Amino acid sequence: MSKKILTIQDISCYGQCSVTVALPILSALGFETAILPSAILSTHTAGFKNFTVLDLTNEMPKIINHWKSENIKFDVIYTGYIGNKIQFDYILDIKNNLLNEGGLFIVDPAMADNGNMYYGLGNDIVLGMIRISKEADYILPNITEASFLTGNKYQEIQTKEYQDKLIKDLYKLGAKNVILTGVTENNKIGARAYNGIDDVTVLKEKEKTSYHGTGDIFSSIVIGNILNGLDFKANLDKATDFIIDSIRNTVNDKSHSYGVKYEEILKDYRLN
Ligand code: PXL
Repeated sequence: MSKKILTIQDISCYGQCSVTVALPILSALGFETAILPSAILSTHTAGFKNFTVLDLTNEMPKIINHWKSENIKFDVIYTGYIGNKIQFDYILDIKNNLLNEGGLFIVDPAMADNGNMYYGLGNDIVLGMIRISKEADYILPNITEASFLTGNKYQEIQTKEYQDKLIKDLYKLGAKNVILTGVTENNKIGARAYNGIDDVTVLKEKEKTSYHGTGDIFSSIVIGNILNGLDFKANLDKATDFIIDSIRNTVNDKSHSYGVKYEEILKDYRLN
């Protein structure tokens, strides 16, 4: 039976991030999807000016109560960008009451990059992400998010000691599996997974251009791979290749700077 995934994150109507990438990817990999939108934005907040935001916090308990009355449950709860701290209470309510036995609670603390919080997000969001990360089966922070979650200073140049400290401190937060993205070494970039026993790093040649939304795409592929039974090594290998191929498929199109053109890569990925 196909697994049912609820993703809780914003709808950025334009810009290829959040649900506009999570839903097609998770569907293509064979899973049923449902959404609880945290907010509706005209675009994502990185690179567009004067975007609109509608916070959907007040709608959340109504939706949750309706689902409870219908006995709707999920096999996976996957959270991403959250713009209002009140929503962390609702997320934990959903995790405690709407997740099937043996289900997975997966947190992508999508709140920061390149040493900075996303526009408009403050320390209350960091604290909320810490709260839900403690309960998670998997967390998927990038280096900036990892430093904010663990109280380590953000370092642009990563030493092995810094990466070790971040991954150990993230694990100490309480998540059962940590997948740290944006791990760099010389001119390579990739991800590292740790569960207290296995410690797997996958690094690939770094592309010159970076794009928004790749973290959301990476998380969606990783989640699909987890549900399809891939181990850390195979999972990170396939997910990093997916991002690299998507970037390579985008760089020659100068009109497309807000996200990556991952659709053709997804088509091939399904056939592999
Ligand atoms: O891709 C992460 C993300 C999600 N949602 C919104 C964002 C961003 C990154 O900037 O602005 C609204």
